[in-house]
Amino acid sequence: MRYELPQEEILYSGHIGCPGCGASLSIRYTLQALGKKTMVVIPACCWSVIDGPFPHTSLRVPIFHTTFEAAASTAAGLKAGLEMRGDTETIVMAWAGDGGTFDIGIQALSGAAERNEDILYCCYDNEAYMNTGIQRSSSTPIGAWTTTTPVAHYKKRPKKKMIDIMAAHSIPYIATASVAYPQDLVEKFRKARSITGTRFIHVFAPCPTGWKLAPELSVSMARQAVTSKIFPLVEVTENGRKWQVWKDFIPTPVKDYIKPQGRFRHLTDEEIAWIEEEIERNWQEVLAKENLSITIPGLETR
Ligand SMILES: Cc1ncc(C[n+]2csc(CCOP(=O)(O)OP(=O)(O)O)c2C)c(N)n1
Ligand code: SF4
Ligand SMILES: [Mg+2]
Repeated sequence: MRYELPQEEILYSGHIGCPGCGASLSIRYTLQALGKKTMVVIPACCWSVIDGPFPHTSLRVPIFHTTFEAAASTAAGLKAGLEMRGDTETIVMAWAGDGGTFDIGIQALSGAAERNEDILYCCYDNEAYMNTGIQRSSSTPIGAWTTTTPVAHYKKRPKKKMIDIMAAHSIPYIATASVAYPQDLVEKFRKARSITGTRFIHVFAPCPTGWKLAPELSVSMARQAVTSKIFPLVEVTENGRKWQVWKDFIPTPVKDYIKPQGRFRHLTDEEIAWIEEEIERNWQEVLAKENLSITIPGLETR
């Protein structure tokens, strides 16, 4: 089957993302899926630079720059304002990095999700605070080097389980997506657009600069993150109760994902084997959630 992406380009070609920037590729697909009736809220992150200094812009839709910690509450306020003006068509999307989502903005996000604000919140995950020079976030994977987890003290803590946290908020739609699977990404954003309430999409977005990776390997790394079970593609519906996991891929070794990335260069074969075991445990945990999923007819509309 040949897949064609939507034709409408909302990201201009002259943006200032680095070569191979997964965050830039992912917003391109995202806005192609959402269309022009979209308002984007951007807290401090790489994307608050990539979109260009006012009055220049790399997006053909309105952008609202906000503080690092306030993406979700700003989006909720804008949505309320649009509704007061009678505009029920425009979707408001918060577009935040992992630092602005997993760490700094989690309080505003949790508040908005608990109130089930009618917003789409997208976290593009490049697994560190990249805009300020590659500092560790709670999304940085175990084993990784960053400037605040130098080789002698590489990151020992696992990545925060953000999808579980969002599922605990009983919101109508949660998904993960990847720049390596644009068709799946576009379908998930289209689905999210059609739903009312808080929707959360977590997009895996490789960062060649911060991962010490050749830019041309960006998409291939995103694909291998899925096929080596590091970043499962999931959808969580029924107000956080029903998990669906994509399993239709040929598994690839974790070391094939780790080896091309300079941020993992210090790891020994034993450490890589141990990380692989940890990844397998996480994968089994996600599958167990799928097996435990329940559907209660009508619950999602209450
Ligand atoms: C309250 C506050 N603390 C720190 C900063 C500095 N700051 C700006 S962007 C950024 C990193 C953002 O990381 P992330 O959200 O992961 O996005 P990325 O840069 O990786 O795209 C930091 C620490 C800030 N602007 N505001
Ligand atoms: S530092 Fe990373 S996320 Fe930021 S623009 Fe460059 S490639 Fe993209
Ligand atoms: Mg980041």
